[in-house]
Amino acid sequence: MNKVFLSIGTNIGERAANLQEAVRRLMSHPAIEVKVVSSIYETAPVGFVDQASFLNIAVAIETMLLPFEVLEVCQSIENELGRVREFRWGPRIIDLDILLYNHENIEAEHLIIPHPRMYERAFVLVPLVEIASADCAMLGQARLALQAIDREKEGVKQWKTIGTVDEFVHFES
Ligand code: A4P
Ligand code: MG
Repeated sequence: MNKVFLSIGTNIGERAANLQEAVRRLMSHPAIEVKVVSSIYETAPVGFVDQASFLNIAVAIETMLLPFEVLEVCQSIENELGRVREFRWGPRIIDLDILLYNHENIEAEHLIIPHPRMYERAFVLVPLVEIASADCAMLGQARLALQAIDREKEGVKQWKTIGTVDEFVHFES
């Protein structure tokens, strides 16, 4: 079974409901098991800063799907939720990025894993490190990277704590 970490972000519309719907759709995929969902964090926009604040989460899944198949699932969920790509780093209803896929390094035209910007972004690392079990060797570098960008954490605030995956998809948003 492959261990995969995703980052999901949204800054348009009913942001919490968007996150819930994305996770529900991951759960309903026959080849994906959603293992853990982080707390929800409200995060200051990075890249293009003149836009609304985001809600971000990290999600751990297990799957038999290949990396490109996971990307395909992520992009279909983005499309199903009505994502319109206007410009890079601009506002979005939902964005699902693959952060890590086992220990693999992939550099293809449409897929780079580990995600090329993950280690410099507190909005990715804070939720990711939250769901890292102590023995998860995959996340060693994420923990170190987060220490290195300590100041960036100012823009990342816990917005809602989450217990189980079930609780996540069922809370009233
Ligand atoms: N792609 C390559 N590698 C991957 C990967 N590991 N996972 C390709 C997912 N996609 C990957 O993505 C553009 C292309 O990246 C895809 O076609 C895919 O083949 P996109 O989702 O269409 O466009 P994007 O998200 O605007 O671009 P990008 O480069 O993914 O943006 P980022 O770097 O993800 O930044 N601030 C806060 N606070 N919170 C956020 O969530 N998000 C962004 C987006 C900017 N600022 C933010 C947040
Ligand atoms: Mg993206």
